[in-house]
Amino acid sequence: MNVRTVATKPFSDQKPGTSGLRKRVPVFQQPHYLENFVQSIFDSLEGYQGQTLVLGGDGRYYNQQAVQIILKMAAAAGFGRVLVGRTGLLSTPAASCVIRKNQAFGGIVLSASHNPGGPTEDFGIKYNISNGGPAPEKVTEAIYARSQVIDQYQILEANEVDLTKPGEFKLGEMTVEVIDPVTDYAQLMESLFDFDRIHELLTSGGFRACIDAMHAITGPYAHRILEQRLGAPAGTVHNGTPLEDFGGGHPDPNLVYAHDLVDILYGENAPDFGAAFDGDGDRNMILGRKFFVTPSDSLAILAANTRGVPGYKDGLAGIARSMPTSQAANRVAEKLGIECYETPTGWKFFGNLLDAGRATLCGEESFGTGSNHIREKDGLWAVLFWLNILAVRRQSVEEIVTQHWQTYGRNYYSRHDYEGVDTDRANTLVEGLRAQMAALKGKSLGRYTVDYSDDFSYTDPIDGSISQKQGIRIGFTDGSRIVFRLSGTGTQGATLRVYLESYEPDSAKQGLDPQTALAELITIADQVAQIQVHTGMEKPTVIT
Ligand code: G16
Repeated sequence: MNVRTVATKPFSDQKPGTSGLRKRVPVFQQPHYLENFVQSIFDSLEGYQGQTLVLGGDGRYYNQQAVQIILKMAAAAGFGRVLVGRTGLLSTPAASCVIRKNQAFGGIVLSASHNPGGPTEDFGIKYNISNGGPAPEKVTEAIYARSQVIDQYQILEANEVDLTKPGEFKLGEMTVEVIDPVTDYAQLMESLFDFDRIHELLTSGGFRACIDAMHAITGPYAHRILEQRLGAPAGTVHNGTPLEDFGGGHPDPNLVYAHDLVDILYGENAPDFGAAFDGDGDRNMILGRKFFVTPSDSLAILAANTRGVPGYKDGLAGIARSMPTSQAANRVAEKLGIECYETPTGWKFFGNLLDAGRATLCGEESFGTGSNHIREKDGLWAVLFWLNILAVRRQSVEEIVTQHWQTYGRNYYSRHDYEGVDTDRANTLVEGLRAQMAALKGKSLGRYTVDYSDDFSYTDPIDGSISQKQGIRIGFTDGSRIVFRLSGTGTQGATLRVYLESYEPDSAKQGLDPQTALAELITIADQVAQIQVHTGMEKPTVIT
């Protein structure tokens, strides 16, 4: 085996964010940049010699080149086997599924999630551990620490390998197995949901769905599962061929970026159900006819509707949500008599709760929902769960959601994003908020009285690890909240996220537009944080 050792120097900017390392493609294309990070991952791990690694990505620009490099580095590092998706493709949930099913040592997933792709857009890389989930902070910190002192990496001298057909071959002493990216995942979905009932719903003629894969990785999964297996008419899945630049779009399933789908669901003769996914297939947006389901409500509704869903028929051990996610799920948990955990933003924080059997369902306001079936959020899973509920209840999406509000009350919710803010100015805003925290308690702001204000800190109930400074919360005595945080997934400047939530138990008052219902909190948020002053922006760039 011909392994080359290459001398290198650290790059100062290889600190993983909320979900792996994300940078513009030209940054990754610098000599040694990708190699340094991959070697830093391997150097931070112990005991992987001879073990299995899973590898794949969302198909964005640079995916193919990166897969070739990583295969040669894995061979040089001494992995025994790499399972790689055909043509280097694997959705994030499928990668998690394959890691777990094959008891792999871990996996490398190439994606920058919902960020655009293309030669000058974003690329990303993240490491997942043997439970199939994103590496916890202690691992990502070790990777970063290593990347700051690295002085060499190893790579096998070999030609490019052909990944277009399933099969096995040797690369140096390592076995490469090219797998179909969909098969294992499709089997797992079939074990969780009532496929007979969903098939009946999708083929009965009275129900129409429209699924937008946004030219990203979910296309092949949605074609195979929804159309070929469950009988949805051909054409149900739109934009189902993954493209390196996502067709020039922004593969972020929200009302702003998934506007083509929104136009269809809000147009004439609209279908009954719509959904969109992000670049790597872990996020989802759920729509009914002329109706948007907020991700926070979606989590609560899935939790309240496990009847008739085979994978969850024994009930839920608990629910977990990220701190900025609305408290709608807490109300369901309370009624079910189970725990609702509040974690920092980042799917990695759910891993321990899932592994310990404390939580069954997890969700985030950022269009992520999932369960203990894998250790990532899962877009198509959420769609199948919704279809299972619709097949059981035979009501419209809107009826299901409004009945949920009548039972539990409505948590009005919205997130306002200010993108591309100068990093120093964003930090000044956050420091300004921190400086006010202690003095806010008991203060009246408009018609609201501050109950607590703090910088969220989380102690993991399983391993006791502490994560501090996870978002500034201002909680009011009536349960309303404003949360401020800086995104950990952007690649240009800073993104300020402002999360707004109020609670309305009276069903006569549950039909407002969230921006109207939250208007006073929006004003308070601006006054307290001086958003316009610090960002120089009059309004958010994205509202979800
Ligand atoms: C990632 C994380 C999520 C998080 C989201 C937004 O999602 O896995 O847990 O909610 O980013 O994070 P931030 O608010 O820091 O930008 P994805 O889909 O981008 O991997």
